[in-house]
Amino acid sequence: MDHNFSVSDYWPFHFEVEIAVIGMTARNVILGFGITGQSVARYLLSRGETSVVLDTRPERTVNTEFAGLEIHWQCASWPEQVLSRTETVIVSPGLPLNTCLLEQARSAGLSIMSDIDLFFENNSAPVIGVTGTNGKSTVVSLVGHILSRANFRCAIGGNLGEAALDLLDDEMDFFVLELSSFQLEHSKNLPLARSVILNINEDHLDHHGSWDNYVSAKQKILADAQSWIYSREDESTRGADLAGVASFGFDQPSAQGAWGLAILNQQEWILRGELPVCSTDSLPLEGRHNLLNCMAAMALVEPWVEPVAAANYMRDFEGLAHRFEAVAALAGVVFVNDSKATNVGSTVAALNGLELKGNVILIAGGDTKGADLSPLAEYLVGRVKRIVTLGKDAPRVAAVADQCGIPHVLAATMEDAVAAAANAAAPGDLVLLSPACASLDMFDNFQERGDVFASAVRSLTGADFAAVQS
Ligand code: UMA
Ligand code: ADP
Repeated sequence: MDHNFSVSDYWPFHFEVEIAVIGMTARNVILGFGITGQSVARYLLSRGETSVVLDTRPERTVNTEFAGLEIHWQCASWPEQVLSRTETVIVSPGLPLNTCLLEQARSAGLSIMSDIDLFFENNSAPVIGVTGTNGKSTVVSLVGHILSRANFRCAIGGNLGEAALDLLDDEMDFFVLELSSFQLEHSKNLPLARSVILNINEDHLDHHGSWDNYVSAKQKILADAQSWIYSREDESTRGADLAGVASFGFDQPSAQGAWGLAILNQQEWILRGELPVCSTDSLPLEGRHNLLNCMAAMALVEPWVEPVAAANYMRDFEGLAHRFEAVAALAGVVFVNDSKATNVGSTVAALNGLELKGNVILIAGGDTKGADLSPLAEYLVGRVKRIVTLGKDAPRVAAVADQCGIPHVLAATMEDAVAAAANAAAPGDLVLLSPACASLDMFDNFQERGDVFASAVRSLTGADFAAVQS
């Protein structure tokens, strides 16, 4: 450590981490062999333990590090010889709770855990956990940035991209984990030092089956946390019978532990209790929703980094790619990549935060995951002049456009969508890719969708802009 104090001096909460090491003789079975399953296999191999993998999908090539593993592809039910020798099952987040493989494991009385459970059993450093429908990656990255700038050794990951077990390192002062509802629903107990649910909006209903199941999965992040914070903007971010230690919201804070906004000397400021922390125009990210994200990040690190220092550390944070990211300004038209907007709440945040001179041409559509798109309507009217629809649920986007009287056009590919948007744009307009839908019907992931958008934008020439021609 390059500082002369330890985290535990500053960490007011102590708990015993029970080390439940998976027995060397027990057969460990991993369900799903993506990023998570491979991180589990890698971790077990590093301890000299082997595992068996069951994956319901067709065979794929795996890295040579897993050459010795017994992998059953396209596995709809447990091979009897594997089931009879298994004690512990480590399940990947993408497998729904009612997957046949999991139901069989439950019926057989096997111990079922997540990679996050395994992480906690083998880590003793404080862990900050972040969930919510939107803003998780931004807040996890902000918290990691503040802690690193305060000279703590800190690793960030989880749903963000790098699996939790791949982060494990005895030298770390902190871990900051983005925890999805998928990961939370499969996890047992989560001894977090501090946690937050940023917000809960409709999403992932196809996976969880109901709103109540989705909210219950999210609220698991509060149950075993030593302390947690909540949003005053969203009651569902609080535990039912519990009081969080701090809150954040757009209103003026009325309690000492609360974060909020107030006008001081004609300027908008973030306050912590009565303490003016920073003016909002000093913050690194655009959009009102990012004010909540910044307050949440500072509130999460408060036991270790005092508020004004945290605000100063935040200033040089660079926003993440694919989150309301400006790609180019061509022929007076600005193109923004918000491909990570995979649900209605995130597209609402993009539209709501706009300070516009011209109009918006919105590119939206993909897989709604069973969500209702109608809440978009009130944010489209008066802001959006045309919608280019895309993907599997394009007709559902078109239906909302019709409801609002906004013209729309269907594009077969992202390249066609960008061309159609450019053709309809006038100088001063904004072309916004903010799909309100998942990308998986057309792309490998939201990154690929954003990259294809950005590359199509960069290929545009003056001839693509009808308003420039006329
Ligand atoms: N699989 C099955 N049967 C199924 C589903 C999946 O066998 O019914 C297999 C697949 O064939 C594949 C593996 O399971 O081999 C994939 O596992 P997974 O879907 O759990 O995904 P991972 O590759 O392990 O990645 C997961 C997260 N993905 C999901 O939860 C869907 C990643 O979040 C995360 O970065 C990674 O763990 C590391 O923690 C991505 C995501 O889309 C970004 N998350 C969702 C979101 O943010 O909306 C929740
Ligand atoms: P997550 O990891 O939860 O998906 P990200 O930080 O990656 O969150 O942002 C995903 C999308 O949600 C982006 O389009 C971003 O602009 C938007 N967003 C970020 N924070 C919020 C928030 N607090 N409320 C609503 N939308 C948000």
